[in-house]
Amino acid sequence: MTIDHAHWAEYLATAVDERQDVQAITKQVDELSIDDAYAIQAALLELQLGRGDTLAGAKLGLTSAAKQEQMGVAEPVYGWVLASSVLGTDGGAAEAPIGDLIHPRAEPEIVFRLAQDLAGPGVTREDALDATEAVLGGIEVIDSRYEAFSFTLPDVIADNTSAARVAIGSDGVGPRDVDLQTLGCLFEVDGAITGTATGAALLDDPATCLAMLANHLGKHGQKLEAGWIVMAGAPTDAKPLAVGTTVGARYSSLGSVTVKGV
Ligand code: OOG
Ligand code: MG
Repeated sequence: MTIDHAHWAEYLATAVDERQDVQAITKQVDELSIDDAYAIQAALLELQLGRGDTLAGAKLGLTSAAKQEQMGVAEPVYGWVLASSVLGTDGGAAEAPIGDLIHPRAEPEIVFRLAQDLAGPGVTREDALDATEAVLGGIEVIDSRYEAFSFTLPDVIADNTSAARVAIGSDGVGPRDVDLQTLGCLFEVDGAITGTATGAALLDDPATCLAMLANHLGKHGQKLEAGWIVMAGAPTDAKPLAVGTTVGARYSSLGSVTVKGV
C-alpha cells in the first residue's frame, strides 16, 4: 500500500494545533513501515519549518529499559527539536503552559550541546564526545498526539517521537569532565522521588546514543549541526504534568532543572 506522507503529516500537525488527540495511524493503514514513518516525520518537520519554526536540535527516545517498558516499544527512535519547543529557564526553573498541550508527561534528559557538526556514517562514541561542547541536565515534556498516549513503533516515529517541550539547565560540564555512565539522576514529582537512574541506563552510555543518532541521520543524508542540542532519551519513565505540578530532575554533576505546569 502506498502511504501518503503529506496527508499523515497534516493529520499530526492538526492534532498539535488543535490540542486534540487522534487515532494512531497504524489503526487506519494496513502496514506502516519504519521508512514510511520517518518519511511522515520528515514531512511534518517540513510543514513546521515552512511556518517559520527552526531547528534547535534533535533527540533520541526509548533508549532506556524504563521507557521501553513504560511505552511497550522496544526500539530507540529519533526525532527533531524545534526552536519553538525550548522553554525559557530561570536558574534551571521553567514553566510549561499545559493548555497548549494534549496530555503532557515529563521526563529527565541528559542533553548534549554541540560545538561542531557531527555527520554519520561511522561516528564513534569518541567522535561524539569530540563534537560536544557541553553536557547539560534537562527535562523533556512529551505529548503524544495519539489517543491514550498509546502507539506502536512506526506511530511514535511519525509523531516526531512525542516531542513537545524541553527545559535545559544552566550548569553544563565538558564532555570529558564527567563520567557519563555513572552520572546520577533523581526524578521528582512535587518533591517526591519517582525514579532514579544513571547515564548507563541509556544503551550503556549516553555518548553512544549521540553517535547512533548521527549515524541514523547520515543514512538520510543529514547531520547534527554545531550549536544544536541533542537529548539522549529519558533514563527513567515519564510522569504526567498537570497545572500546579512541579517536576524536578537532580543530576549528580549537572545541577537541577524544574518544570512547573501552569
Ligand atoms: C516517546 C518519546 C520517548 C524518551 O526520552 O524516551 C522519549 C514517548 O514516550 O512518548 O522522548
Ligand atoms: Mg525524551
